Amino acid sequence: MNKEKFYITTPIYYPSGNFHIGHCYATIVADSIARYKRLKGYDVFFQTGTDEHGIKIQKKAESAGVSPKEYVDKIVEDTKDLWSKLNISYNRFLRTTDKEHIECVQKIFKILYDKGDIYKGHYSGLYCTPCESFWTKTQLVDGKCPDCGREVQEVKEEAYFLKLSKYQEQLVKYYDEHPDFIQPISRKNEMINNFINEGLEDLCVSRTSFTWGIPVTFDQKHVVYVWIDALSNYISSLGYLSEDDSLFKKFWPADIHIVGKEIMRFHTIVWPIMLFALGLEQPKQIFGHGWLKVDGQKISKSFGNYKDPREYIDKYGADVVRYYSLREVPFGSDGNFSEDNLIMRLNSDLANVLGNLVQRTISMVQKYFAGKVSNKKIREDIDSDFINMISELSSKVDKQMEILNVGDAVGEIFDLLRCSNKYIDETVPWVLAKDENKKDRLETVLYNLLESIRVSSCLLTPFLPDTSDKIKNQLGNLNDSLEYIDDNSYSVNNPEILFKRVEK
Ligand code: ME8
Repeated sequence: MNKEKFYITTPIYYPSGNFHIGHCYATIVADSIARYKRLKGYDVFFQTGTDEHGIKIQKKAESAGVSPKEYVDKIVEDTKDLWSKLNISYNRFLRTTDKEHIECVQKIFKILYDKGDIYKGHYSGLYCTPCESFWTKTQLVDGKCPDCGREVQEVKEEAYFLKLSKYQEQLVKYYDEHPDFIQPISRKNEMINNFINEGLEDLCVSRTSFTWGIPVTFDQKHVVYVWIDALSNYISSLGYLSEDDSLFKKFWPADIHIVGKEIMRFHTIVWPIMLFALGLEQPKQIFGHGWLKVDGQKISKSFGNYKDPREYIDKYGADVVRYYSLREVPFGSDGNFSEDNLIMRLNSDLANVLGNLVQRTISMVQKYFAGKVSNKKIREDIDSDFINMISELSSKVDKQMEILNVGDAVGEIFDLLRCSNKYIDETVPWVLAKDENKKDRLETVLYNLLESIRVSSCLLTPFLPDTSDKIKNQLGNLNDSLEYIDDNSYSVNNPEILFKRVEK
């Protein structure tokens, strides 16, 4: 079968050792989208990784008394461990210190140089080391870096430049002709108003003041600017310019790059221009999400609002962190992280709605039918709405996922789960159980409930993979149809508590 392909990426993260819930948030959303596409039969390539070069890392390694590579190796292992705890199903974890990546970046730099799109000159300007960003005077806010608010340094050195100016018109034309390219649409206006309208200046793409980077092959005292290095990961990971570029041929262009709003300008200006210069297709969409904040501030060690996400995973479980991240913040906007709200979501949705429904239903199936139920089809009026709702769930979830409303997609599933609890309250199975003549009606009610739980658990797989597995296991039924089916049968296992309520 020739499956449709889907290529999705997260940014490659700085191995700074400060991984926080904000990084987890975007990665969980990307993972849920990747898993959802797999569920829908797509051939998915989901890529993440680490962005390991630059003076920031070199300095951190120096103060730790180790080599930069030793420094990042340890953090990369921790990062992989974190992703495994959160069930992040990436296909490739790319490190910018990987040999194939380094070779690819060197080739890209040389191609652009040979074409005349990269040229040698002198750089003098303002540089923010923590953000690895160059700024013009007018972009500074109160004389400081507009992203992080820290001091910028005046630097002057021989450097290579990428001709952004040459491609400005082509870029704006591309934006206009591809309205879905930058999402949400407000981010496109930000890019045009804040960066493009004032005229793109050529970008300094090499440094000579430190060594921890990818050397320019034809001028070894230069290392490639980290953003050129980092952005290339999206194609180096697919084997672009290598002996085996079959993945590149299959998966490029990317279907979606998911990135935080503060790095949109690299992804929607520098990256498309690199691709124009290389003669490659553009990604189909670049989605800029908002920030998860704590007490209204972006999470950061320097603001003192940083917490290791492992604390929450160990305390509440991966799926609780996943659920909270997906539901709490509309993808694209900023949102606030609070442990109190996480507990509230855990108690009200996961324990009371989902956990309770599964527990009640399986217990009744055990109690009244020794665990075995099939469809007796003794239906009443109330059933048709319920059955329709079960069958319509898949297309409702699909509609939300189409527009990346991942939180609302999960919300649709929880709406059905809530209705299922209501269906129990209205059909009162424990009353039916008292009447020998209502036995088939009782079995029909429980069958409908099991179908609702089964379809919900299948559709929950991308979002809450562990929980979904546990439910399927309790149901003892692996049918993965996403609609209500008439002729299923169940032989359930013992009920198991899915989520324990937590008292604040
Ligand atoms: O920018 N809430 O790496 P990075 C949501 N290496 N997202 C957040 C966040 C928060 N509180 N804090 C950070 C880099 N992020 C580059 C990327 S890609 C070619 C190179 C997000 O580790 C942030 O918005 O600083 C960004 O998208 C991602 O984490 C990586 O940040």
